[in-house]
Order: sequence, then structure tokens, then C-alpha cells
Amino acid sequence: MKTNRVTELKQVITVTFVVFATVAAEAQITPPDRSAVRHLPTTYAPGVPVEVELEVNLLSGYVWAVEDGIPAGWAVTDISDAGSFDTFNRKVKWLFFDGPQSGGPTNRTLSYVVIPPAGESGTRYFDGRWSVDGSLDPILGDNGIDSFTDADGDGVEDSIDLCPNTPAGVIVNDTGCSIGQLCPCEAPWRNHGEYIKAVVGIAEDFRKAGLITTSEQKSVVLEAASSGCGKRSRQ
Ligand SMILES: [Ca+2]
Repeated sequence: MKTNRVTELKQVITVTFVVFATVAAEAQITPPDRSAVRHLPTTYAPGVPVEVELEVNLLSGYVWAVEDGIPAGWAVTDISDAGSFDTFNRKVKWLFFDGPQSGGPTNRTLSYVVIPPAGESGTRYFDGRWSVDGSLDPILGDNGIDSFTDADGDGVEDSIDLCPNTPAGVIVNDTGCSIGQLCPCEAPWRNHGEYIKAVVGIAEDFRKAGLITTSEQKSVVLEAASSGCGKRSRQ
């Protein structure tokens, strides 16, 4: 008897769970009828223009409006689609009377350009909303952008720079490493030949990547060959 009641209870719990799971799954697969999504680059640098895109999907509606708040102190320019900048509220704004039900397009990509001030660093945020015929929804997508920091000045952002303290002015690969850093003379090479072989390989990678010319590649290899790197001290 007791066992039966436990079994019944288990069945009720199972059925309830299945119903909840089905409802949740249906909720997930139902596409939103409209959306506004912001696209930002991953990093910014002071004084360098940053393009912001707002991808809007309408599907229905007559009148629609978008407003996007930008980081404090950033300048705004090149606002698309006859938008304007509200300097008091620091928001880029658009107002349209051409929703799909007025014969307009269902998709629009709005854009504008922001310029971070000198000395700006750290993560900065955008915050916007939009409405169609009186509804009000947040703008989704990217909302934060990090400062581009490059401590060794080799043009590769610190978070992806595998070789810190690259000497000034030398050519680096896309992970911020120079040939000299990838093949350091002072490394414990077994012999001079091993060092040269390593330089030849890395120089070939750099040439293939279009970072150095064939003649620069030859110079690098010749320099390695004439160096004392990997040679045992004969003192
Ligand atoms: Ca580096």
C-alpha cells in the first residue's frame, strides 16, 4: 500500500516535470517577434573612432523609435538614418514612421560612431532601449567594451600578447611575439645548429604570414648563423 502511494507520487512528480520541461522547451524555441541587437568591437583605444551597429528586426508596427545611451565623455558622430544626439541625456535617438505595417522594411541596421576621450581606459558600457507602437524593450547584444591596452607597444592587445616586453620597433606575429622572443639566444639550445633550425622555422612562419619579405627572412637566418647562440663557451 505504502509502496503504491510512493509510486503514484513519483508518477505525479514525473508528469509535472515533463509538463514543465515541455513548456520551457517551447518557450525557448519560440522566436522573438522583434529584437534590437547592438554590435560592438571588443576593444577601444582613446581617440580612435568606434563603430556601433544596432540591428533591428521589426516584423510589425507603424511607429518605432530607438535610443542608445553612450559612455560618459565620449563624442558622437556619423549617426545613420537621420538620427540625432540628445546632448542633455547623452543618447543617440531615432524616430521612424515607416514600420512594416506602413510599408517600410522589417530589418534595419542603424549605426553611429563614438570617440573615446584621451586617457580613457577600462570597461565602458552602452545602455539602450527601443519601442514599437508603444512597447518598450531593452537593446540586447554587446553592451560593454574594454580598453585596448598594449604595454609593450607592439600593436597586439595585452590580453592576447603571449610575449610581454617586446623590444620597440621589431616585427611581431599575431600573438605579439618577435622572432628574437620566440628564439632567444640565451635559451638552453643543445648546440648552434638547433638554434639556427629554430630561427629558420620561425622566420619561415613570419614570411608565410606576410610579416617579413624573403630578403628579410634571409637576413634573419644569416644573422642567426653568424651569431654565437647555442655555441658552448670555449674558455
Ligand atoms: Ca609583445
